[in-house]
Amino acid sequence: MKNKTVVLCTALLGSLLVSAPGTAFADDNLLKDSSFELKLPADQGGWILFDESSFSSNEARTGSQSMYNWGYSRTVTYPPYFVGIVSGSFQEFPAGPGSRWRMTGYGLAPTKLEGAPAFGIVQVSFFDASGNDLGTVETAGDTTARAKTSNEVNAQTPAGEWTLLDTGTATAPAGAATIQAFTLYVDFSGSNTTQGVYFDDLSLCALEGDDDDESDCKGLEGDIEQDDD
Ligand SMILES: [Ca+2]
Repeated sequence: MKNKTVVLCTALLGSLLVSAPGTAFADDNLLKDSSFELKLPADQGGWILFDESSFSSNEARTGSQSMYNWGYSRTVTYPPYFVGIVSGSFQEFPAGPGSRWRMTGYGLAPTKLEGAPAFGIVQVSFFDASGNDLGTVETAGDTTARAKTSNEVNAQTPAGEWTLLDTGTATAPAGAATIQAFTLYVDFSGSNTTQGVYFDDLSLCALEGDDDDESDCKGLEGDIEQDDD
């Protein structure tokens, strides 16, 4: 799993070269089109999709649309004996050092996922002004975990049920300039099955003070601006 995690990080880095403009919102939830109903294009501040990802009307927790991240992980005869996939969508916002964040959302596998690792998560990652992946304060020192990830929708999750996904509090490390908030489907199972996870009702909040309660999140305006120390 350790090696596969490294592969995941590398795969993600290749997908992170695209950046989106940060936008301030009055709402505590910073994400734009958080229920995917608008299918807002990335160049209008919407979700940036990569690999096998699309807006979908097949499933919806609210409204009529969701985000579907999926793929086909197949077995091969050469090391590492599988072809893995990482599909997802993300948005990016300014995030100064020490700023604290929490991402939540809901995930659903329409059919029970086969094999492992094969899972859907939400994730936050921090980057410096040059676009280097910094991980989080919580994961500092653990080179295999460059991001703060939620619990998973995986082979143990009942099919057809929306599961709450929650990163908990993620703290931006020194040098941080931006945060990227992801939906992700990761499949290195080699299960030779086309499968994936739907996402809906995402939220990204900037936490203030000692509050870890999402209800106390504040928008980007003012309070989370950081100095350059
Ligand atoms: Ca929706």
